[in-house]
Amino acid sequence: MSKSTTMKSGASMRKAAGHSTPKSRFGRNTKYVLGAGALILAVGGLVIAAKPDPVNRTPTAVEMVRASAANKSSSQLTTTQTKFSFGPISMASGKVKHRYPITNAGTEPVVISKLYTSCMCTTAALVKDGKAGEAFGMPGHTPIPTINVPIKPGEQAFVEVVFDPAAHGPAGVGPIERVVTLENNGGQPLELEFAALVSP
Ligand SMILES: [Cu+2]
Repeated sequence: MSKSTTMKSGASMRKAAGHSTPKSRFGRNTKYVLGAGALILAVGGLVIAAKPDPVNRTPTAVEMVRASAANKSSSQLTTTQTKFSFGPISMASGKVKHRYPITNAGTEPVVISKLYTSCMCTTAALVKDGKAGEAFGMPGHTPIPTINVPIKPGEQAFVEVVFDPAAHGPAGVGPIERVVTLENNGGQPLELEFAALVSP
């Protein structure tokens, strides 16, 4: 009983010893195989990176870092309408109103800190979840407090602008241009412009 056990273990030891030499040779081959595999992966990665983005492809970590760096230098907060024209309007008809759509096109939340306009004849309010916030005017003319309104990634909100063509009195006729500014932590301030041709 004890003899056969000894013999068995002896045989297995010999078997293991017999395998040791080819195993170490295989070990060296494995290194080459792994090296070649890494090279193929690296080349493959370059080829994939060089290809134009196919639809629905998950962005790589490198691409996401690049996108986030790009967002810091420009802005995460975007609009499909940087310029709007009311066209011909009259003081007699009173105030005119327009809503600009704005979107957080980034992957991080954006906080809108301040909202103000370029002139006392214009006010702007943020409309989020269907609710309009307080309307703000021109710095120096009315207080412009910090509002800190968060916009989630992919979320859309609106900026409602009200222009009073009669605010400047009879001298306020002719073509006008105004700018609404949204200061935010997602990059450069977002500027929304509008124009109108004012008649009495
Ligand atoms: Cu004005």
